[in-house]
Amino acid sequence: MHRKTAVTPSFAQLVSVTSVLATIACSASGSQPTTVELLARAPERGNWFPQTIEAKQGETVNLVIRNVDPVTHGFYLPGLNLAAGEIKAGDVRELTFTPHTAGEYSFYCSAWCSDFHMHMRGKLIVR
Ligand SMILES: [Cu+2]
Repeated sequence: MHRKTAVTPSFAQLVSVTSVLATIACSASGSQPTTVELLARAPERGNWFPQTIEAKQGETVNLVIRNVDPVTHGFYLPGLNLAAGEIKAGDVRELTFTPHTAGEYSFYCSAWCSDFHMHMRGKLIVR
């Protein structure tokens, strides 16, 4: 006779195997992305906030861009070839990227949002 209980792993054993595998997968792919929040506002309503964001070389960033303004904005960072396209009022866009070269990169609003649109710019510093 087979002793079924001896060969069937319990739920608790399955959970613990799964969590060990998840931990291995996580450490193999490096650390979790760092979330950076960026608010999009026309210059007369406060401009990008924060206007300077930071990242570390080789570390993945999840950039969350929230348009908290009543008008459409856009996000464009040519130095790293990052673009979020148009972001309508109240919308959120996420860009995930890993910068490999230290330096300062300007980013811009890519949608004509106000008379001061040309001043809607910020900086990413990669250390
Ligand atoms: Cu804008």
